[in-house]
Amino acid sequence: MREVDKVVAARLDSSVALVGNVARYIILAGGKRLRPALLLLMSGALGYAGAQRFNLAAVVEFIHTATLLHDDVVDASTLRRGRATANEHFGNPASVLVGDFLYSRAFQMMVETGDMRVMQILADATNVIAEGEVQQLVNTHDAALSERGYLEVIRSKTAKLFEASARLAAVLAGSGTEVEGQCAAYGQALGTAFQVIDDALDYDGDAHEMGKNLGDDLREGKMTLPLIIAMQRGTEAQKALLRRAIEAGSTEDLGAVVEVVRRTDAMSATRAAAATQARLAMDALAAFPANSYTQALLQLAASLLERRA
Ligand code: GRG
Repeated sequence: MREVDKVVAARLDSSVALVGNVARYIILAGGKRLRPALLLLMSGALGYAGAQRFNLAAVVEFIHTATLLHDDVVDASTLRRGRATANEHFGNPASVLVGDFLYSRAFQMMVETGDMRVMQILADATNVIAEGEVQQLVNTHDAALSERGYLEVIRSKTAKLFEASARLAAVLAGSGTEVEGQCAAYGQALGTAFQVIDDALDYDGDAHEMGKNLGDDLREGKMTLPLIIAMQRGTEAQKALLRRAIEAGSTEDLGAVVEVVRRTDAMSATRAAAATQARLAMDALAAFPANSYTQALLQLAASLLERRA
C-alpha cells in the first residue's frame, strides 16, 4: 500500500497548482483505500507480484476519488472523511474539474499498460458507475422503489469498481476466464455488502467516527434498503410517514423515520442482507489457493459487517 501511495503522489503532477491542491486535499484526507487493497490482495492470492499491480491500484483509487468529487457536488454534501468536502472548501467548479483530471489521468495510466483487457474492464466499469448514478437520480423521491431496483443501482454505482479491481488482478496474474469470473463474483458481492452497510450506517452509524453527516440519504430523497424494508413491514400510518419523508427529501422527520426503522426491525434485516452478500463473496473464493492473501480476502468480507465508519 505504501508503493500505491507513492504512485498516487507521483501521478498527481500537473503544471496547474489547483489540480494538485484539490486532489491532495481529498486523497490525503485518508480514506480506507479499500479498492487498491482488494486489487493487491487478489493479486497476491493469485500469485502475481509484478509492479503493474501498484499502477492499477492507483488507477482504481483515482477513479474512486473522481467519483467522490463528483458525487459530493451532485449531492451538495458538506462533510467527507471528517472534514469539509472539496466542493465546500474549493467550490463546485474546482471539484468537478479536478474530478475530470483524476478520471482522465487514470485513463492515461491504463493506456500505458498497453493491455486491451485492462482498458476494457476499466472503461466498462466507469461507464456502468456513471449509468448507475443516473439511474439513482431517476429513482430520487420514489418511495415505491423495489429491493431489486435498489440492488441494481448499488451494483452499478459501488460494486462495479470493486468487481473491476478484483478482475484486474486476475488479468495481471494471467488467470483464465473461470478464475476471473470468481474474482468478479467476489468483488461484486463484497461491493454490494459494503454499500448495504454504508446505507445502514446513514441511519444508525456514528457521524463522528464516519466523518460524514447522518441522514444524508433521506435529505436527498434516496430510498435505501433500511427504508425499503421498513416500507414492506410498516403499518399504513408508518408507510405514509416514510413516503412523505422520501417525497419531501428532508431530515425534518429523521427522528420519526429512525423510529419506524427501529420498530419494524428493518436494520437487522438490512444487516442480514449484507451478511448474505458477504457470504456470497466468501463462497466465490472456494476454489482459490489456500494462502494468506486468500485468508485476508475472506477476513475482509467478514470484517465489513462489523464496520462502524
Ligand atoms: C467520474 C467515472 C465518474 C463518474 C461520476 C458521481 C458518480 C459518477 C459516481 C459516484 C459513485 C459513488 C460515490 C458511489 C458511492 C460509493 C461509496 C460508498 C463511496 C464511499 O467509499 P469509501 O467508504 O470511501 O470506500 P473512502 O473515504 O474510505 O475512500
